[in-house]
Amino acid sequence: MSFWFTEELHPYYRKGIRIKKILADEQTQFQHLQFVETDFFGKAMILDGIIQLTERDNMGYHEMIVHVPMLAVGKPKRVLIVGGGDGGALHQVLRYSSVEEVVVCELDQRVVDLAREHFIASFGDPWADPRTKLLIRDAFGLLEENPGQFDVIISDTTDPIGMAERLFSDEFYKLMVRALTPNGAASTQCEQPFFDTELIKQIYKSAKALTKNPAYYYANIPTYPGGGIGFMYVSNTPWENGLKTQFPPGVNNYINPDIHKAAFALPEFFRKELYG
Ligand code: SPD
Repeated sequence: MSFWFTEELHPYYRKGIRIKKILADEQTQFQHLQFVETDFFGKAMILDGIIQLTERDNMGYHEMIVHVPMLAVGKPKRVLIVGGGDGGALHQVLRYSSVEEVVVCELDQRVVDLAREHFIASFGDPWADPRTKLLIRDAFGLLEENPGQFDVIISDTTDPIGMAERLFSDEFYKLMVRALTPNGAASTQCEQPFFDTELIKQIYKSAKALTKNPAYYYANIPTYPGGGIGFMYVSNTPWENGLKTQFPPGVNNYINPDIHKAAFALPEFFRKELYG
Protein backbone atom coordinates (compact mmCIF):
# COMPACT_ATOMS: atom_id res chain seq x y z
CA MET A 1 0.00 0.00 0.00
CA SER A 2 1.51 3.37 -0.94
CA PHE A 3 0.16 6.91 -1.29
CA TRP A 4 1.12 10.27 -2.80
CA PHE A 5 2.73 12.95 -0.67
CA THR A 6 2.35 16.38 -2.23
CA GLU A 7 4.57 19.30 -1.30
CA GLU A 8 3.43 22.86 -1.82
CA LEU A 9 6.26 25.21 -0.86
CA HIS A 10 4.96 27.81 -3.33
CA PRO A 11 1.25 28.52 -3.84
CA TYR A 12 1.67 28.16 -7.63
CA TYR A 13 3.67 24.91 -7.81
CA ARG A 14 3.31 21.39 -6.41
CA LYS A 15 5.33 18.22 -6.60
CA GLY A 16 4.69 14.73 -5.32
CA ILE A 17 6.47 11.55 -4.37
CA ARG A 18 5.01 8.17 -3.53
CA ILE A 19 5.38 7.04 0.05
CA LYS A 20 5.32 3.42 1.23
CA LYS A 21 5.40 3.93 4.98
CA ILE A 22 5.57 6.59 7.68
CA LEU A 23 8.48 5.74 9.95
CA ALA A 24 8.20 8.60 12.44
CA ASP A 25 5.77 11.46 12.83
CA GLU A 26 6.00 13.93 15.69
CA GLN A 27 5.49 17.55 16.60
CA THR A 28 8.73 18.69 18.24
CA GLN A 29 9.16 21.89 20.21
CA PHE A 30 9.90 23.62 16.91
CA GLN A 31 8.33 21.81 13.96
CA HIS A 32 6.43 18.88 12.47
CA LEU A 33 9.08 16.22 11.90
CA GLN A 34 8.49 13.17 9.69
CA PHE A 35 10.63 10.32 8.42
CA VAL A 36 9.11 8.27 5.61
CA GLU A 37 10.03 5.35 3.37
CA THR A 38 9.42 6.40 -0.25
CA ASP A 39 8.81 4.19 -3.29
CA PHE A 40 11.85 5.41 -5.23
CA PHE A 41 14.00 7.81 -3.17
CA GLY A 42 14.69 5.63 -0.11
CA LYS A 43 14.03 7.24 3.25
CA ALA A 44 13.16 10.93 3.41
CA MET A 45 13.02 13.56 6.13
CA ILE A 46 10.17 16.08 5.93
CA LEU A 47 9.89 19.23 8.07
CA ASP A 48 6.61 21.13 8.24
CA GLY A 49 5.50 19.40 5.03
CA ILE A 50 8.69 20.23 3.05
CA ILE A 51 11.11 17.53 1.88
CA GLN A 52 14.55 18.19 3.36
CA LEU A 53 16.45 15.22 2.01
CA THR A 54 16.09 11.76 0.60
CA GLU A 55 18.61 8.95 0.66
CA ARG A 56 18.68 8.75 -3.12
CA ASP A 57 19.32 12.37 -4.15
CA ASN A 58 20.82 14.12 -1.09
CA MET A 59 24.35 13.70 -2.46
CA GLY A 60 23.88 16.60 -4.91
CA TYR A 61 23.01 18.87 -2.02
CA HIS A 62 25.49 17.71 0.62
CA GLU A 63 28.52 17.20 -1.60
CA MET A 64 28.05 20.60 -3.23
CA ILE A 65 27.32 22.61 -0.10
CA VAL A 66 30.34 21.06 1.67
CA HIS A 67 33.11 20.43 -0.87
CA VAL A 68 32.98 23.74 -2.75
CA PRO A 69 34.03 25.87 0.27
CA MET A 70 36.19 23.14 1.84
CA LEU A 71 38.25 22.62 -1.33
CA ALA A 72 38.60 26.39 -1.87
CA VAL A 73 40.09 26.83 1.61
CA GLY A 74 42.46 23.87 1.13
CA LYS A 75 43.13 22.49 4.60
CA PRO A 76 40.27 23.68 6.81
CA LYS A 77 40.67 22.92 10.49
CA ARG A 78 37.61 24.38 12.21
CA VAL A 79 34.21 24.07 10.54
CA LEU A 80 30.78 25.28 11.60
CA ILE A 81 27.56 23.80 10.27
CA VAL A 82 24.49 25.93 10.94
CA GLY A 83 21.47 23.60 11.02
CA GLY A 84 22.48 20.28 9.47
CA GLY A 85 20.91 18.13 12.19
CA ASP A 86 20.30 15.32 9.68
CA GLY A 87 24.07 14.63 9.60
CA GLY A 88 24.46 14.67 5.79
CA ALA A 89 26.78 17.69 5.63
CA LEU A 90 28.64 16.52 8.73
CA HIS A 91 29.31 13.15 7.07
CA GLN A 92 30.99 14.95 4.14
CA VAL A 93 32.99 17.40 6.31
CA LEU A 94 34.49 14.53 8.33
CA ARG A 95 36.11 13.11 5.17
CA TYR A 96 38.83 15.80 5.50
CA SER A 97 41.78 14.72 7.63
CA SER A 98 42.72 18.40 8.15
CA VAL A 99 39.49 18.95 10.13
CA GLU A 100 40.11 19.09 13.87
CA GLU A 101 36.66 20.21 14.98
CA VAL A 102 33.19 20.46 13.42
CA VAL A 103 30.63 22.39 15.40
CA VAL A 104 27.05 21.60 14.42
CA CYS A 105 24.68 24.31 15.65
CA GLU A 106 21.19 22.82 15.38
CA LEU A 107 18.04 24.10 17.05
CA ASP A 108 16.11 20.83 17.26
CA GLN A 109 17.59 17.88 19.16
CA ARG A 110 14.83 15.59 17.82
CA VAL A 111 16.07 16.09 14.24
CA VAL A 112 19.47 14.77 15.32
CA ASP A 113 18.02 11.89 17.36
CA LEU A 114 15.72 10.60 14.62
CA ALA A 115 18.15 11.23 11.74
CA ARG A 116 20.81 9.31 13.65
CA GLU A 117 18.43 6.37 13.82
CA HIS A 118 17.04 6.50 10.27
CA PHE A 119 20.01 7.65 8.16
CA ILE A 120 22.67 5.34 9.57
CA ALA A 121 22.82 3.38 6.29
CA SER A 122 23.55 6.59 4.34
CA PHE A 123 25.70 8.63 6.73
CA GLY A 124 27.03 6.10 9.27
CA ASP A 125 27.21 7.72 12.70
CA PRO A 126 29.08 11.01 12.18
CA TRP A 127 27.88 12.12 15.64
CA ALA A 128 30.19 9.57 17.24
CA ASP A 129 33.31 11.08 15.64
CA PRO A 130 35.39 12.76 18.38
CA ARG A 131 35.81 15.84 16.15
CA THR A 132 32.04 16.48 16.17
CA LYS A 133 30.66 18.96 18.67
CA LEU A 134 26.86 19.29 18.70
CA LEU A 135 25.38 22.49 20.12
CA ILE A 136 21.60 22.68 20.47
CA ARG A 137 21.08 26.42 20.26
CA ASP A 138 20.32 29.36 18.01
CA ALA A 139 23.16 30.16 15.58
CA PHE A 140 23.05 33.95 15.95
CA GLY A 141 24.49 33.95 19.49
CA LEU A 142 27.17 31.43 18.56
CA LEU A 143 28.30 33.51 15.58
CA GLU A 144 28.33 36.66 17.70
CA GLU A 145 30.57 34.98 20.30
CA ASN A 146 33.07 33.58 17.76
CA PRO A 147 34.61 36.24 15.50
CA GLY A 148 37.36 34.94 13.18
CA GLN A 149 37.03 31.36 14.43
CA PHE A 150 35.97 29.15 11.52
CA ASP A 151 37.78 28.25 8.30
CA VAL A 152 34.53 27.08 6.75
CA ILE A 153 30.91 27.79 7.63
CA ILE A 154 28.10 25.82 6.02
CA SER A 155 24.59 27.16 6.42
CA ASP A 156 22.51 24.03 5.88
CA THR A 157 19.05 25.34 6.59
CA THR A 158 15.39 24.86 5.79
CA ASP A 159 13.59 27.36 3.57
CA PRO A 160 13.18 31.01 4.68
CA ILE A 161 9.89 30.48 6.47
CA GLY A 162 9.11 31.20 10.12
CA MET A 163 12.08 30.88 12.42
CA ALA A 164 14.47 30.14 9.51
CA GLU A 165 13.74 33.46 7.78
CA ARG A 166 16.47 35.24 9.78
CA LEU A 167 19.07 32.86 8.37
CA PHE A 168 18.59 34.54 4.98
CA SER A 169 19.00 38.10 6.28
CA ASP A 170 21.77 40.64 5.83
CA GLU A 171 22.29 40.50 9.61
CA PHE A 172 23.01 36.75 9.44
CA TYR A 173 25.45 37.14 6.53
CA LYS A 174 27.32 39.89 8.41
CA LEU A 175 27.70 37.70 11.49
CA MET A 176 28.66 34.68 9.41
CA VAL A 177 31.43 36.52 7.53
CA ARG A 178 32.66 38.00 10.81
CA ALA A 179 32.97 34.47 12.24
CA LEU A 180 35.17 33.32 9.32
CA THR A 181 38.97 33.40 9.33
CA PRO A 182 40.29 36.01 6.81
CA ASN A 183 40.63 33.52 3.94
CA GLY A 184 37.82 31.28 5.11
CA ALA A 185 34.79 30.41 2.99
CA ALA A 186 31.09 29.91 3.61
CA SER A 187 28.38 28.23 1.59
CA THR A 188 24.69 28.71 2.22
CA GLN A 189 21.48 27.02 1.13
CA CYS A 190 20.32 29.69 -1.33
CA GLU A 191 17.15 28.50 -3.00
CA GLN A 192 15.95 28.31 -6.59
CA PRO A 193 16.70 30.75 -9.46
CA PHE A 194 13.19 30.53 -11.00
CA PHE A 195 11.22 30.85 -7.79
CA ASP A 196 13.45 32.96 -5.55
CA THR A 197 15.18 35.42 -7.88
CA GLU A 198 14.68 38.50 -5.70
CA LEU A 199 15.79 36.76 -2.50
CA ILE A 200 18.95 35.45 -4.17
CA LYS A 201 19.75 38.91 -5.60
CA GLN A 202 19.38 40.44 -2.17
CA ILE A 203 21.66 37.81 -0.63
CA TYR A 204 24.25 38.25 -3.37
CA LYS A 205 24.22 42.00 -2.68
CA SER A 206 24.90 41.34 1.01
CA ALA A 207 27.65 38.83 0.21
CA LYS A 208 29.26 41.21 -2.30
CA ALA A 209 29.37 44.02 0.26
CA LEU A 210 31.08 41.69 2.74
CA THR A 211 33.54 39.64 0.67
CA LYS A 212 35.56 39.90 -2.54
CA ASN A 213 34.52 36.74 -4.35
CA PRO A 214 30.94 35.65 -3.75
CA ALA A 215 29.28 33.48 -6.41
CA TYR A 216 26.10 31.48 -6.87
CA TYR A 217 26.14 27.83 -7.90
CA TYR A 218 23.55 25.14 -8.49
CA ALA A 219 22.92 21.41 -8.09
CA ASN A 220 20.25 19.03 -9.41
CA ILE A 221 18.10 17.49 -6.71
CA PRO A 222 14.88 15.97 -8.15
CA THR A 223 12.96 16.11 -4.87
CA TYR A 224 13.37 19.89 -4.44
CA PRO A 225 11.07 22.39 -6.18
CA GLY A 226 12.20 22.97 -9.75
CA GLY A 227 14.42 19.88 -9.56
CA GLY A 228 17.33 21.60 -7.87
CA ILE A 229 18.67 24.16 -5.49
CA GLY A 230 21.43 26.77 -5.40
CA PHE A 231 24.07 27.84 -2.93
CA MET A 232 25.82 31.13 -2.23
CA TYR A 233 29.59 30.84 -1.99
CA VAL A 234 30.78 33.68 0.27
CA SER A 235 34.50 34.35 0.60
CA ASN A 236 37.52 36.51 -0.13
CA THR A 237 39.11 33.37 -1.57
CA PRO A 238 37.98 32.63 -5.15
CA TRP A 239 35.99 29.39 -5.46
CA GLU A 240 38.27 28.47 -8.40
CA ASN A 241 41.07 27.79 -5.89
CA GLY A 242 39.18 24.60 -5.07
CA LEU A 243 39.62 23.30 -8.61
CA LYS A 244 43.32 22.76 -7.82
CA THR A 245 42.65 20.88 -4.57
CA GLN A 246 42.29 17.09 -4.38
CA PHE A 247 39.00 15.64 -3.17
CA PRO A 248 39.22 14.09 0.30
CA PRO A 249 39.33 10.29 0.69
CA GLY A 250 35.95 8.59 0.28
CA VAL A 251 33.42 8.28 -2.49
CA ASN A 252 31.86 11.17 -4.41
CA ASN A 253 28.49 10.43 -5.97
CA TYR A 254 27.74 13.87 -7.42
CA ILE A 255 30.72 16.21 -7.50
CA ASN A 256 33.65 15.71 -9.87
CA PRO A 257 35.95 18.35 -11.42
CA ASP A 258 33.57 19.03 -14.34
CA ILE A 259 30.49 19.40 -12.11
CA HIS A 260 32.44 21.59 -9.68
CA LYS A 261 33.22 24.04 -12.47
CA ALA A 262 29.93 23.76 -14.35
CA ALA A 263 27.85 24.40 -11.22
CA PHE A 264 28.85 28.08 -11.40
CA ALA A 265 27.58 28.49 -14.98
CA LEU A 266 24.16 30.14 -14.78
CA PRO A 267 21.29 30.28 -17.27
CA GLU A 268 21.37 33.60 -19.12
CA PHE A 269 18.17 35.09 -17.63
CA PHE A 270 19.49 34.48 -14.14
CA ARG A 271 23.11 35.43 -14.84
CA LYS A 272 21.87 38.84 -16.05
CA GLU A 273 19.63 39.26 -13.01
CA LEU A 274 22.41 38.42 -10.60
CA TYR A 275 25.59 39.76 -12.15
CA GLY A 276 24.14 42.39 -14.56
N1 SPD B 1 13.03 23.29 -0.34
C1 SPD B 1 13.85 22.37 0.40
C2 SPD B 1 15.11 22.96 0.85
C3 SPD B 1 15.79 22.06 1.82
C4 SPD B 1 17.05 22.60 2.31
N2 SPD B 1 17.54 21.93 3.47
C5 SPD B 1 18.11 20.69 3.26
C6 SPD B 1 18.75 20.13 4.48
C7 SPD B 1 19.61 18.97 4.14
N3 SPD B 1 20.65 18.78 5.08
